[in-house]
Amino acid sequence: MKKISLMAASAAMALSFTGLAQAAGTLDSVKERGYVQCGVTTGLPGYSNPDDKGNWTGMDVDVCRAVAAATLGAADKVKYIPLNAKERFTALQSGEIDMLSRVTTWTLTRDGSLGVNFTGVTYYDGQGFLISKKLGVKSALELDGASVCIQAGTTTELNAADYFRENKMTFEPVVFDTSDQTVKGFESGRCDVLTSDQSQLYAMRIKLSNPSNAVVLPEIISKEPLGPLVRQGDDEWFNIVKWSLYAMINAEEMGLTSKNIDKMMTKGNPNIDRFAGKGITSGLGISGDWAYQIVKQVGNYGEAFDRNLGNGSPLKIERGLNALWNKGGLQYAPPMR
Ligand SMILES: N[C@@H](CCC(=O)N[C@@H](CS)C(=O)NCC(=O)O)C(=O)O
Repeated sequence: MKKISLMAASAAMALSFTGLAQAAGTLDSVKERGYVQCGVTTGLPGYSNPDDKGNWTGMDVDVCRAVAAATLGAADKVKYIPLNAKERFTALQSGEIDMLSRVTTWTLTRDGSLGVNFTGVTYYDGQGFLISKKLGVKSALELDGASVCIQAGTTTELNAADYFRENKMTFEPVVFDTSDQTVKGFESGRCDVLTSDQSQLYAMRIKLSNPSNAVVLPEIISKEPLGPLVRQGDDEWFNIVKWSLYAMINAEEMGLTSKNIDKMMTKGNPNIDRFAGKGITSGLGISGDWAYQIVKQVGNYGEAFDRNLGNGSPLKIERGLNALWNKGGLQYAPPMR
C-alpha cells in the first residue's frame, strides 16, 4: 500500500518537473523561433478574427501583438493558432502555444487546477442572451422551457444551468463547438435563444444575415473577466505578458498614443521617460524600449478598444466597466516605476 503511494508520488513529481521544464524558458524559445505562438479563437469579430488573406485583427490579437512588440520589437511576429473553447487549455499546457489570448474567463478552478496563470483582464464582461425579435420576449426571466444555443467547454454552459435552476425554469441546451456553428444554429432556428458573454453576442449578431432581427436582452447573469494566460512555472514570461497589457493601460492613462508617443518623449516628463525605459531597469529581461514599442506599434488600451470593439468598430460597444479607473471604469494598472 505504502509502496504504491510512494510510486504514485514520485510519478507525480516527475510529471510536475517535466511540466516545469517545459514551461520555463518561453522567452528564449520565442527569441530563437522569431515569433510568438498565440492561441486565439477560431474567428470572432472584435476579439480575434482572420480576414480573407489570413490577417488577424481584434482586441485579443492586439495583446498577442503587444507581447511580440515587447519581446521581439515587431508586433507582426506572431503565429495565430485558432482554438475552440474545448481545445484551448490543452494547447497551452502541452506547449503548443506560448500564451492564450482568447476571450477566456478567469475563474478559481481554471487558475487553481489547470497549471495556468491568468495575467490580467483585457475585458470585463458578463453573460447575456440574444433572441430573435419575433420571440417577443423582453426579459431572460420569460425564457422558461426555451431551447438555448450554447458553446461547449465554456463558463457559459455552466452559468446557464445555474441561472435557469435558480429561477426555477428549465431549458434545452443545443451545444456547438465553435461560434460560427452556434450562430448558424441560432439563425437556422435550432434554438430560441443564443447565450454567451455579452460582448460576444454583439460580435455574433453582426454575423447574422439580418442583425436587426435579433436583440440582446438586458440581463447580465455572471461575471466574465476575460484575459490572457500563460503556463505556470515560467515567472519571467508571466511577467512579460502581464506587463505588456499593463503598459497599454498605463499608456492610455498617461495620454500616450501610437501617434503622439515620439513627440511626448521629447517633453522631459519623468513618468514618460520611465515608460520609454529611460532611467529604469524593468527586470523583465527584454529590451529597455519594450513599452515604447507596444504603444508605437499597437497603441494604448483605449486605441485598441476603440478600433476593435468600440466606436471605431462595427460592434460599437461602450467602454462601460472597461473605462479607466479614473473615468468610472475598472481598468487599472500598477505604476511603471
Ligand atoms: N468566456 C467564456 C466563453 C468563451 C468562448 O469560447 N466564447 C465563444 C462565444 S460563442 C467564442 O468565443 N467562440 C469562438 C470560437 O469558437 O473559436 C469562457 O472562457 O468559457
